[in-house]
Amino acid sequence: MRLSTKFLIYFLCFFLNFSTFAQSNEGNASSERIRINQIGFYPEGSKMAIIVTTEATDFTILTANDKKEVFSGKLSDAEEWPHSKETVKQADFSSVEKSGEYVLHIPGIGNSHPFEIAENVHFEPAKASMKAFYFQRASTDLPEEYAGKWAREAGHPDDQVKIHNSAASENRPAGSTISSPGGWYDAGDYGKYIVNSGITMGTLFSLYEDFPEYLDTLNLNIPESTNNIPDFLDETLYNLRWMMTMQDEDGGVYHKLTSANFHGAVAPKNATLQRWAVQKGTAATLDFAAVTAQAARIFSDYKTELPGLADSLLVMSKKAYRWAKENPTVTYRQGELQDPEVSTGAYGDRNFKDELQWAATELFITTGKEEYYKDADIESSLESDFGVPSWPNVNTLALYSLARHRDKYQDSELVDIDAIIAQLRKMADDLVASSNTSAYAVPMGTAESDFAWGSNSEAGNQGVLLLNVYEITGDEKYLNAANDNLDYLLGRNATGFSFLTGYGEKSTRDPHHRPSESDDIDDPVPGLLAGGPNPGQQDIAGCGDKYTAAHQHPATSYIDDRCSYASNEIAINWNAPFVYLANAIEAIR
Ligand SMILES: [Ca+2]
Ligand SMILES: [Ca+2]
Repeated sequence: MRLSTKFLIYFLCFFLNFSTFAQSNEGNASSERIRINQIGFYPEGSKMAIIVTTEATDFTILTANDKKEVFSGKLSDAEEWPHSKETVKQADFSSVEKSGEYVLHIPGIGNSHPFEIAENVHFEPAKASMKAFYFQRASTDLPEEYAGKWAREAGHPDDQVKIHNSAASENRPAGSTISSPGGWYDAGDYGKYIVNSGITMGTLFSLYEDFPEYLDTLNLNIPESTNNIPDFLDETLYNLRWMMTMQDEDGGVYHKLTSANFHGAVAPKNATLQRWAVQKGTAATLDFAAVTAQAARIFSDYKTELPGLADSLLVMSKKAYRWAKENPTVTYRQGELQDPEVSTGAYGDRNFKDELQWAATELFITTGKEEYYKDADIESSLESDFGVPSWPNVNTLALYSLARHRDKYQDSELVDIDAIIAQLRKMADDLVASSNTSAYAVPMGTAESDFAWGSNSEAGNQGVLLLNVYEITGDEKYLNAANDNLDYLLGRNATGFSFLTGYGEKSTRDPHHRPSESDDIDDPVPGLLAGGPNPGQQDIAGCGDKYTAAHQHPATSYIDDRCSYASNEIAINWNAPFVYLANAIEAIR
């Protein structure tokens, strides 16, 4: 009864005058028409909200508690955002610098979600997005001491993983077993995939190489918090050690470790289907070579704490690289697999040039051996082959690493470091230019294709690119544009959601994530980034009528429902760029 009355009122108001309804609601629920980073802003940083309106002209900033006005300003002219077909105005309140908790108020529309202005304003969500990887750990209990109310028992010991016939070799025939424990669950499912671990680990290691001092003091409250290794590296080690078990004796690396089919939405300990190590492939092997080469560099600083690790990583990396050179075109052929057939995530990729460029470059930087860089052949394809990274397109990670180590290459005859930096800068300039003309004032949406499966990782990876160029140039326009995409992910978007679980008054509550779905805890596991708006709606059969007219545009095609694996799943390669974006901005600010 109550619901239908409410619906009727809603319905009538929609036709009479939407703003009348909003006005009657003033002072109660936050207005859906004000889109704002629900966490907040840095005192010296730029500050913006987006208002869905054609009529409103003025806004004020009020203290969150006693609603005292601290600032009043004018809205910009109205503009349409093509990705959501909304007409919006911008509210710029960058000049409000005093720390505190506030809301943004628009007469006739209402109040925004509360937000904060403070130093280190993103520290907690930044940290939580890294802690989220702890919650993805396979093969181990998550005790309450570290996991709080999301404590759970271990699942997937993965000490008896069967070799699939596609992965059989002389010493490891089909049906024999290997031990391959640990690692992170890839996403909402319980698979462990080398290709997707590639870009994930590369992104996290890049963050570490860029901001070691900041990360060295980050306490994640994990079982390794009392050892002498930074927790950030401890967490990456949990996945790295698993990756190291995925290399066959000949150097080739298995594509993935999963059950033959996706498990239902049960807790890890109840997901007991047989696990398989499946087919070696060129992409997996090169991603592995890149990650282990970069890791060898990083962990060479921890030879006392982790004796032998850096050396082993480098040996494994070279061995993987050699295998890939001898097997340069081994695609992953999920459709051909039998006994059993395999239907878990494919992560299929047919172009391995970018993986080769990344692996060869990381090996070159770590070893100094020129032959690797000659293989990478970066300069000849700089203008045509590089873009914002994604799991099947990883060569821009090589540019990040070269730029990071640019001091070494200033006088190099081999590396044209100026051309590499110029290319990164050009890509970042395109994003800044697009942000400057965007109705939402964000780089996200530079191309309509930004709104694809996992679109939030596109926003994150654009931010990572912008921050890399900021680190090279020191030009604040890149930092501000990166921060705009962080604002996008935390609420300044056409859905009004903060896409990071646990952070923001209106944040993702019901991700497609088996541990969150199968526990008795109302709140989702925190720190996970939802995939985000995806007009493909590949899950429409299972989500039924939950997709409505409100979700018909590329930037609005998002439903906060566990059915929605196409818009509301989580994944390690989506979290990683958020980790980079939020933590780098914290480190810089
Ligand atoms: Ca530690
Ligand atoms: Ca590729």
